[in-house]
Amino acid sequence: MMIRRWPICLVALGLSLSLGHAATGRPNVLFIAIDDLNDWVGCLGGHPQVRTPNIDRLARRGVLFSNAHCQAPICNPSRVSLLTGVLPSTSGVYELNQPHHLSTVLKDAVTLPAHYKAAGYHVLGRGKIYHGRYEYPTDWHDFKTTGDARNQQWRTKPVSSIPGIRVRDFGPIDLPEEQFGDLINARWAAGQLQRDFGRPFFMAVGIRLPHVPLYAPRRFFKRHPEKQVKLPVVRGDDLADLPPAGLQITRYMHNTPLNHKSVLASGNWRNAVAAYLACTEFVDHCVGVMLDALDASSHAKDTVVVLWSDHGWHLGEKQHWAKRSLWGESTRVPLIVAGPGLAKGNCSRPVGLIDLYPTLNELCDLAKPPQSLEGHSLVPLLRKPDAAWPHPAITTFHQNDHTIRTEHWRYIRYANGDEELYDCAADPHEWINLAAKLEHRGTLAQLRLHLPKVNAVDAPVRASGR
Ligand SMILES: [Ca+2]
Ligand SMILES: [Ca+2]
Repeated sequence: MMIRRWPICLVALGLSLSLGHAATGRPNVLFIAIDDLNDWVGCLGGHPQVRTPNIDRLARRGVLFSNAHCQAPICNPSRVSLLTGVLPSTSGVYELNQPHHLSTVLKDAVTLPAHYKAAGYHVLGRGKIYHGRYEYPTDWHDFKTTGDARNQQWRTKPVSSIPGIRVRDFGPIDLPEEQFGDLINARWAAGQLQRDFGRPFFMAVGIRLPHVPLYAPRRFFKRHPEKQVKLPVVRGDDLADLPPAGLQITRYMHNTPLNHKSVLASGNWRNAVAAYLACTEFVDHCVGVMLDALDASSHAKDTVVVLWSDHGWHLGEKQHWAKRSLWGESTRVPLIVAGPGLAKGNCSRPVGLIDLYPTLNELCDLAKPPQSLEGHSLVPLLRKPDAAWPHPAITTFHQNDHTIRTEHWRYIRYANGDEELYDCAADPHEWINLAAKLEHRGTLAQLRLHLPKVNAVDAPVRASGR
């Protein structure tokens, strides 16, 4: 039945009949997940000094979503939402310690890898795809998380000089490159891409950097000497127009003492920015290893490549560090989809990582999973990047704290009723909170209509650990 349906799908997509695995007509998927990468990549223009030639060349080969957002500004709930296609506000998975199988809403959900496995794909992966400890081995034919030798460094010999920083350490280290987990996994993928599995594959590679500790091989730091590093643009009075709930977010430290005060007090702002740039460029190097291998393989012309990051990262903007906010630094993510027959271009429509499940479902002609998918297939935008798109992107941080991103606006509504409104076209840094301005009452009323109607209570937490 699937084979009979495929030509219809090909015609509908306007794809070449040569696309797809010979036995099934379905394309392979190379699914590259990056951890904590914000818009500091060349093609998104987030930082003037970053050089990411490999991510940029992938962007030129497909559709670069320049207004893409995570559904939760923190690892586990963002990944759960992407991999199940269900919003955090529906599942109640808001934090690091809530594995999706404990959610009453998601306990019978089929994750994306499991969905491909059930559809007859060969499903393999390495690195961080789900959140760390919950990797669900039965979802895969072949999966390992892979150890990372760089984790020994912060335990034994921290590099930075911020007291108590430990796991949030950053700087160059002299570990041989081949012992970095991300390069090990990229090379593993490069090798696997030369194989013929006899059926289409779904290959997921989870890259851990630029998640802390921000360690990269020393040669990547040589491109970013401290004195030449450009700091992000930060406005001194930016916090003055935040409501109490927004101010509280700026004080939210991510479990360990990396915050603006400690970074400034220790004179480490430039060093930390340099480390993020160096780590991002190392990530780009790993992406290049995989793209080169794909291009050299027999799968070059029948593989869809999806590259995404699970959320962004602050480096001092709004005097905030890391994630756990509802501003653009936390929500905006790189998202690229490239494949034979798909359009090439930049898409500025507001989209979410949650849209990937229905997108891949359509591209690979898979059956519907048991759970209701809450995203929207991006296929219309993969055909025509400026096609009409009525949907906003929604990001949620804990129960009933939401932000709505349209093509023009960012609206934030916290659980206590506090609101922020930014005109992103005129104010891309989200400096000027317009929520109290009477002339925007109509805009606010329209944006409030997009707030999720369901605000699920927290899903159960894992008994121990994060
Ligand atoms: Ca993350
Ligand atoms: Ca402000």
